Amino acid sequence: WEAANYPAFSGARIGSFFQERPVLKNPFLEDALLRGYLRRHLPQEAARSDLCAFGERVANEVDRWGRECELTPPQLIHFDPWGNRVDHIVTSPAWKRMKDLSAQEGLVAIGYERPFGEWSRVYQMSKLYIFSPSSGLFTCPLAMTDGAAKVLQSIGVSWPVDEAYSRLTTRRPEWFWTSGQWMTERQGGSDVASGTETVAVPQSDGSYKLHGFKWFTSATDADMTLTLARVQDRTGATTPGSRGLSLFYAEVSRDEGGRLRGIEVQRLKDKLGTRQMPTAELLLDGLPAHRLSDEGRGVASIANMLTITRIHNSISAAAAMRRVVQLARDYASRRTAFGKLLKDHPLHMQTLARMEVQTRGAFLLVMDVCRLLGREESGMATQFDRYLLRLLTPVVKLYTGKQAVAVVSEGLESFGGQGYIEDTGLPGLLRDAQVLSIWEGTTNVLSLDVLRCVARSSGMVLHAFFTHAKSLLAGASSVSSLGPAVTAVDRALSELETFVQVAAKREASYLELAARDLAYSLACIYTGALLIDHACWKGASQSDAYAALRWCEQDLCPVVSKQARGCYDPSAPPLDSALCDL
Ligand code: UCC
Ligand code: FAD
Repeated sequence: WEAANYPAFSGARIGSFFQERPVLKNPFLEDALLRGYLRRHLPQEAARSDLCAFGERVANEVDRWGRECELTPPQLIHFDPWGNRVDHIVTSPAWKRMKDLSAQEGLVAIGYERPFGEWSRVYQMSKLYIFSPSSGLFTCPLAMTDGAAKVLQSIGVSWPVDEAYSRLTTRRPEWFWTSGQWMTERQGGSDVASGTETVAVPQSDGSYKLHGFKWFTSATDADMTLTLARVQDRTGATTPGSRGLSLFYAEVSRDEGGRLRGIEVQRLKDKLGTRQMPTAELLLDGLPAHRLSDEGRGVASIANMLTITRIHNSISAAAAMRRVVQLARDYASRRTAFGKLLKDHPLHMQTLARMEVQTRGAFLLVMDVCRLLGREESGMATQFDRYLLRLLTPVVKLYTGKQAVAVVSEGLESFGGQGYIEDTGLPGLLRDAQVLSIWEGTTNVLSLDVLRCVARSSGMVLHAFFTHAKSLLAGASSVSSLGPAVTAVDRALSELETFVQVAAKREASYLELAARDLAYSLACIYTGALLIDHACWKGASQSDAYAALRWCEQDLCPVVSKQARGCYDPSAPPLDSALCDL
């Protein structure tokens, strides 16, 4: 009787409605801002057609591999069946395909081939931006590989690193190497100077053997690494602190018995996200290495790597936001609630529009840093550009890392309950976003880096910032619709200038407390200026102007509003501590 009355819900029948899934379309063609930005700055057809073809490949082929990487996480095999120690990190076939693809597509090589002169980094990073959310986190080893190539290039491409440089920057898959970046030890990832215990024992041939324990090493299937250690003198003593750290190059190789030379893989980390990629703890037990820096210049010498990996991190952050917005937009045209499609609910569209504004801001900020990097590398940079690059690199990394978590989290909600379901692939986006503000320097540590670079340049980096931000507003005088945005950025700039003058006379602890808000202010103001500048371009759309207006409605200078509330006064730290029961 029941089956006859409810035929749609009986036995194997579970109802006839099945929600259409969001569809990933060509991420290049779907991204109006990316295409507009490139039309404006890099109009060469060769770049456009390569990015378009790559976007097609990402949507139709690579995205599946990325999912495969997530579903087939790496495993560590300590022993072979006969009890021999082998320490094999087994990765998925898809992860290996990503490596070959990365070489073929020139995802590192482009930065060194420089096919478009000063715009080559923008081209390379545009490609990585399209690739990143589908890459199964292969963008992580690519970031470190690019960073290592940059360090080797800056130190000089000669023995013992000439072959490594050629391998890191090749397009030939069989020749391509990836690099690790082993800086973090158990005692410290931020405070590398106090945390590094690894010692380098000099050998008679001028090389070294490293002994120590590296607590986090990502993409540990790498072929080589750059790492820090303290050189031991004849008595076995080392110099403490940053002045005792030197930079080393080591290859990851195996002996005739198949054992890793001088390395034991202790275990793989069990991580919230980035599960596609192995992150290992390593015992360095006599790892053969070559010193690349002068003794005691390790941190300064690896700084080039930090610059590159922090820019890659920011690209991945902007790309994660863009991906979730693209999927949410597609879903809004497929999902019906309360009798109409989500796209016809104004409140839902307001939510998506806010995500879009954040994404656009992040994109323009990181692309501007890529522009500056390209200028520096092609010999076009002024001293001004170099100051801006130094200042904006930590700023873009710390700001976009936070934006990514917020936007991707909001993005998941736009799929309702489905956003929380593992095999949609959506939750992984959020898990992977969470790391972006932790590795390569946490938000606070990078905020303090901003303060240090301001102090070390005697304020010149801020002078470059103010001058350039103001120049970005120049074209807006004739575009009346942008008036409120220009006024907001102008006001924020003067408030920030006043803050800097006043704060410079305050004690160091005052500035330290203001560091994070100062970094956020720099990011918000500069991004506002970039959005305005882009909206004034002759090819800009109405949406470009609208995005600028919306961005500039937020508090662009939180360091001033928080200062007014006494957040940095000497009375604040004890109250903060008491509030946290510490
Ligand atoms: O997390 C890691 C890998 C994750 C996987 C890869 C992901 C890539 C993105 C993928 C996207 C999907 S590797 C570990 C990363 N670790 C960090 O980022 C460390 C964070 N801590 C800091 O950044 C600290 O500020 C330290 C370690 C740099 C502080 O060390 P010191 O020795 O106390 O620093 P000083 O005294 O500030 O700097 C020493 C020298 C100075 O040069 P001189 O001696 O000539 O005055 C500084 O100017 O180094 C220079 N320096 C820099 N130069 C320091 N930082 C920089 C910089 N950022 N740029 C240029
Ligand atoms: P801590 O320094 O202990 O920081 C703890 C908290 O204190 C943070 O909130 C921080 O902001 C805050 N803090 C620290 N100092 C200050 C200060 N002076 N003022 C105010 N606040 C402060 N490292 C590598 O070298 N190679 C890798 O390949 C690598 N891969 C990683 C992969 C993953 C998935 C993760 C999660 C980490 C990886 N790391 C790697 C390590 C990473 O770089 C460090 O974890 C990171 O730099 C933070 O260092 P920490 O863990 O020692 O944190």
